[in-house]
Amino acid sequence: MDIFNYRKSLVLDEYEKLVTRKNTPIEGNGIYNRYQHPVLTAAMVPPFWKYDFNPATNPFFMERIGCNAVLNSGAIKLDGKYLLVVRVEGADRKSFFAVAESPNGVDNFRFWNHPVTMPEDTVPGTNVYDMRLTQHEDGWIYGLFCVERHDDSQPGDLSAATATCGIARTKNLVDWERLPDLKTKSQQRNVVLHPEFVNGKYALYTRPQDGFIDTGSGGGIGWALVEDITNAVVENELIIDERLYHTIKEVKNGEGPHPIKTPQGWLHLAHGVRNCASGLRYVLYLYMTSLEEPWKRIASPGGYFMAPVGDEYMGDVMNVLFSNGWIADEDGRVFIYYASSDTRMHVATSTVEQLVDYCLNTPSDGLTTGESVKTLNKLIDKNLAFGVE
Ligand code: BGC
Ligand code: BMA
Repeated sequence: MDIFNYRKSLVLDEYEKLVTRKNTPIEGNGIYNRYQHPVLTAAMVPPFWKYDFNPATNPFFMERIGCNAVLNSGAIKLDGKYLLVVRVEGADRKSFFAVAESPNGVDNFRFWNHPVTMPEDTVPGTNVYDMRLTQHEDGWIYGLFCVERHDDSQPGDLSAATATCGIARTKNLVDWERLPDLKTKSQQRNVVLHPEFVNGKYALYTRPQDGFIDTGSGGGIGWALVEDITNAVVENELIIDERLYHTIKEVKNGEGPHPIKTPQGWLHLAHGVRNCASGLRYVLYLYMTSLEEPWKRIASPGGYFMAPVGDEYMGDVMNVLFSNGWIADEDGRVFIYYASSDTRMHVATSTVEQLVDYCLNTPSDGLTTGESVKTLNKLIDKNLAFGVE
């Protein structure tokens, strides 16, 4: 066999093996199950996105366009299909959105033939990423994402950038109508649209930040009402989940996907960031807010819900779990899609009932060692009195 055909069949076989491999759950702490394999990796983008399949123009069957990572997906279930709008990052560091579809939510994800062609706002972006999908009660599916541009007010600094919330809407995840970027006082990287109108207005979870990286005086996850989504302007932001000293969200936090409506309240998934000698550590946490007043917190389990384990620590940006997509299924199951170390996508499964139980019965963070030991002793004493055998 010539080299072209030899390499072509090797590449296609490998790809087929990867995208059809079965994924089985791993028993964990009773709150959720991780899975044996990632659901998507850079090796799982279609070979026809990477290779020129014509032997006349690619006699060695060499890769022409490299894929670096697939990460930080929005998620939605449509017509019985589990769909991820994935942040795909090319070897050139530019990320774009692409839809991957699975019949069961845990394996057999395959990308649709073309990535998303996202229309630009008046000032084109340099990079886009981390889409949050919301099926809004107005009938549209919204995608809110971060748009990054060079900060031209600092012409001498090539790394100076601005982060803005891009807004687009669709009915099918193929054709997108781009709306003007969100107007706010500060930069924004983690804006999420609440699925219902609140007092007749669109409601946003925001994350005010002083600069491109630093949240600075930005106190945490914000809440803002917007009159017109086709010209979205944030006047006031109320902090609903604050950053706190010596917690998992000391440096930054941000809303993940939009919250899930449960009988006990809105269930939120977010990320918390702290600094350490090896850089920023990103973990996932949960909280709940009131059904009637979604800006009022009613449960705040202490500590993280998920942090990197094993291979998840390794990748482009180490020590990072990030999630901006989950699916609440009709049968009560929840599929949590998270990326590890800005490199690959995983799933963890749980149920609404378990996640609410976790939120309502996990002790909150007492904020000091003394309080943490008190909380621990309460559980120990209760168990010893009850009998631990
Ligand atoms: C990267 C993001 C990152 C952000 C802040 C961007 O340039 O693409 O992944 O979250 O910088 O560090
Ligand atoms: C952030 C996010 C993500 C990324 C994370 C870690 O600021 O918006 O894009 O996963 O940094 O690099």
